[in-house]
Amino acid sequence: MTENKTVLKWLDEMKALLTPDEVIWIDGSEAQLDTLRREAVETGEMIKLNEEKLPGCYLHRTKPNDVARVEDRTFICTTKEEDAGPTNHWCDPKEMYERLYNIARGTYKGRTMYIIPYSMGPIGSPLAKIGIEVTDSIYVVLNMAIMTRVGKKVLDVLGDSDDWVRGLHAKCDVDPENRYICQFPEDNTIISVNSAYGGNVLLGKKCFALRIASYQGWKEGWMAEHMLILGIQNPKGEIKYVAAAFPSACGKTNLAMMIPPQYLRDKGYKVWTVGDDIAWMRIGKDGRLYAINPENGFFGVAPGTNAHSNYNALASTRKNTIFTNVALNLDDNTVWWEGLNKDLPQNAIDWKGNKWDASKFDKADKSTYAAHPNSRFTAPAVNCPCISDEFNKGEGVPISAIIFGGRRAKCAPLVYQSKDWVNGVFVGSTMASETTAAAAGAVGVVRRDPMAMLPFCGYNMGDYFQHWLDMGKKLGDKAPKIFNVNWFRTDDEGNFIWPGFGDNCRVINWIIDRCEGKADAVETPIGFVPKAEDIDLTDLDFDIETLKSILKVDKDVWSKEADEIEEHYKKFGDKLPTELREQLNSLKNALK
Ligand code: OXD
Ligand code: MN
Repeated sequence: MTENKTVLKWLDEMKALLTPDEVIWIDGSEAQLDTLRREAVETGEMIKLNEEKLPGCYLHRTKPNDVARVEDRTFICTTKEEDAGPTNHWCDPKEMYERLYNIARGTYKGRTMYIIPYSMGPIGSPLAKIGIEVTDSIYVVLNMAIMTRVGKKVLDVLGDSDDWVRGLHAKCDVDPENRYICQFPEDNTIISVNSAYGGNVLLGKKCFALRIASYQGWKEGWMAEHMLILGIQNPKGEIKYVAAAFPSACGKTNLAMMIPPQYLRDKGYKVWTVGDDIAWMRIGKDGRLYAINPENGFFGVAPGTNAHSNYNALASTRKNTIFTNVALNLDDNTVWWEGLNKDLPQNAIDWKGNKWDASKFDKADKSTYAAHPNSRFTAPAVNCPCISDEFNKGEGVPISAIIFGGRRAKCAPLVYQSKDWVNGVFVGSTMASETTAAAAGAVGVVRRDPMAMLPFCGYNMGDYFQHWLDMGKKLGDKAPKIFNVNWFRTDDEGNFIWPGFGDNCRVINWIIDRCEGKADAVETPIGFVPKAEDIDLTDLDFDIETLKSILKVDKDVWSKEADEIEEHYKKFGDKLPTELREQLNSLKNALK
């Protein structure tokens, strides 16, 4: 399929190491993918679902020990430990290559090596990058064929260039004790062993598009961010784009595919999804920041997804989708998960492959769930009813605003605008979310997750903050405005105050108005907060006094927050840019 010497040389090394019985190049044709689907069904690796209700859809179950990303087994392997920084696990590359090669050696014996050439971003786009993943899993091939653009065309674009990312995935024995997800940013290389679960093995996603790409962006002057991208169309038909970063469990996919409230729809507002998880951003010819979604599909969390919470995500999963670790409803050979609807299936198989007893279902006890809480759908982006026309174009969309956010019961107001880019970097670098009852461990614990990149930054986070500051200098007055949102303020009983979901559109509209100089604001020690009357509450049962309460910046709460930020910043030592330390000092002064 290619004459590229760097590719052929690496593949020879991989074949010698892994000793597969057979080697198959993935050419991207439907015929080849269909053969693989049939093979996976014959071996039981996938279950074909109801062709009428869910055409082209399949169910796959992973081993119960292999259901999520494994941050404690994820390594950044750089020559100098300092380059991985205080927030990553580090290992010397030589030592790690040896360990991983020893684990992977000979493990493709009796198996087939699939070679997947893939493009992150529309094939040939100046913002796209190419990778080649070898794997011994058909599930990986079929997921990669949804999540990325695969096949011969990618190699044609690559030509004889050496600018591509090497990716080795070997299932081995799916042994958690020998599971490793390793990035070698200096060599453009990823190695993943002993897992067969999504985020660990679809190497184009977190491993390449965030960890390796963030490093590349640092070296090459662009940005790879854990951000959704959406376009909001106003009644005049103009579309403005925003990129937003949130830690897990803050509703990123929901915001990316939000449906504006009826009142705004009637006026002509519409939301277009460009991406739900990752944004690659470069400065365009006109000096503005342009973003593409490097992915080609959604690898979304299934539980909680329903026609109300996210109609567009659910619609995206109705054809050509692979479901992982959800329940199988035997009555009609479809899938089910907690939160899909209230009709608990009476004749179902749970995510572990056992008969499910609906009568024992207890919301408070996850062990009684039919679907794993981190069960997923891998759905083609083109299925999404609100996919943007720009999605498949390579130029990217101009970003007007960057939005950070997290779950904060009392601290951050519903929305505020940073004072300028540097202050916005400060806001992103101090981002935090409180743990919910949905996650293991104590409730309400604050976890700092700068720019939602904590598990995904492929280099020293101090250097990453500096890179953000440098990008701001290059962008100058063309830089997107930076905001922070918090949909999760609670009352004294712990109930969410703001309705969220589609009504978040009202907040996004204020953000766009601010970008265009159309809305007023009140200056506070943390930044610019809306005047309550500037958030449009039409047709919403929500009074302005309550709105004022969630726009409030409480000085005592923020003084405590500033102390916690100081602690958080200590981790970065000398690598913390002085400008950010100065930001913290001015916040403290302003709070006095
Ligand atoms: C994801 C994540 O799966 O951020 O997208 O964990
Ligand atoms: Mn993510």
